[in-house]
Amino acid sequence: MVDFLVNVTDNYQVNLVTIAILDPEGLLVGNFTMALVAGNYTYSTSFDKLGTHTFTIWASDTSGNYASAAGQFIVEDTTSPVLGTPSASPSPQEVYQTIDFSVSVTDNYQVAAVTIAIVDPDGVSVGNFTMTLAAGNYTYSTSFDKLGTHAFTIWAGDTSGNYASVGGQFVIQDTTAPIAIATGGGTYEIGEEVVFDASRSTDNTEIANVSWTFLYQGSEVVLYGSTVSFTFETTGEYTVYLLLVDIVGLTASEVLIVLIVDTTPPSSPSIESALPFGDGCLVVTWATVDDRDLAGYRLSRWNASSNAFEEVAELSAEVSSYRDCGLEPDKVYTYRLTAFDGAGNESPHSFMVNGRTEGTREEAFNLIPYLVSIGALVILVSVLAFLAIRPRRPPGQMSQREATGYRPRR
Ligand SMILES: [Ca+2]
Ligand SMILES: [Ca+2]
Ligand SMILES: [Ca+2]
Repeated sequence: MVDFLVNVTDNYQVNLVTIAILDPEGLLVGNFTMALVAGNYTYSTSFDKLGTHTFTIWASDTSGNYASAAGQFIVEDTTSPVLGTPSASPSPQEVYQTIDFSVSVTDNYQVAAVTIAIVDPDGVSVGNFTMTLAAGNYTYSTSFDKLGTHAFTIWAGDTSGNYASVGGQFVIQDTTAPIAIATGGGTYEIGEEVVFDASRSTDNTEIANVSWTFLYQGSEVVLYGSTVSFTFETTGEYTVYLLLVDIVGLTASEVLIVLIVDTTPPSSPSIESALPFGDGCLVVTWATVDDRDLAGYRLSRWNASSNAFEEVAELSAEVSSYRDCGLEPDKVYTYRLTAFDGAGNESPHSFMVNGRTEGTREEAFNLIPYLVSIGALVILVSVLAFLAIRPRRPPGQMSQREATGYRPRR
């Protein structure tokens, strides 16, 4: 409110005192009649324009004599805007979900701008954003990717540079557990690399830790990482527990069953030698087989009496020779060898290798020549007997040759 006051005197009778006011742009605000109050002419009004205004007061008497006086005044705004209690809703809010900020701002004259400055839990500025007027309040909406208590300050300024602010806090949280997606379960051959992969697992924030736990050969094995590999050297069924932990400690788990089988036999061994060793013994020596689960060897010898290879000995994996005794002197024996693994898979046979025992053979009475002679004699006698008892052709009966007219050439 601006109060105008002027003292007007006249020799006779003051008739009318008016005030003409111009705004800072020279436009007429109005021409107003001043009222006589306690000996002075006054007028009071308010202005909605800022700046230097001018006015001219005209006084006239009843005879039409005029006089004027001029002046100027400044209208300014020194009152700051007034902010209501701000809201940040909802709080706590899930990370990456929208928070709506709202505040009421009033000012005696004109609100120029309302901004919100947001600071993350580490005290780092997230940004300074302009709020927009919607349904009578200044609002701003955004989401946050950092967990914890954030702070904000809302500043409202008017066109004269008067400011006021109000602050508040809100909390960003993560209550969403990860979702585990894992591969790696199944059946594998022993010694085959098993790859466990949880890289397709998801979380709304971040998976901080991935671990795979299982019992192996009596000990607990824990592998860390979204993709890991392990080679099982023992057959069996393994239960692998996957655990995912996000950055706030929420977890997800998955169980994988890994079946390790062995269907692969060792490679064939090879016999290096079968050499005599004392009376009635041959020492068979072989090159050991390099196999991860070699369990042993089976040595077989050709047995002439049964016309078959028959197992002589089953030997452990560390053994690479065998002394085969109780053999006849000066005789050739034939050996072959297989390797077998812990799952019972047996290799193909080695090549056959011969060895001759030392010593002199005591010739046993050999029936064969006699049997042959007797056989030959029996055949001879049979032939002669057949010839002797063969039926004769009766006289006069044509022979087959004569009946068919066959004449042998002379
Ligand atoms: Ca103001
Ligand atoms: Ca989460
Ligand atoms: Ca095997």
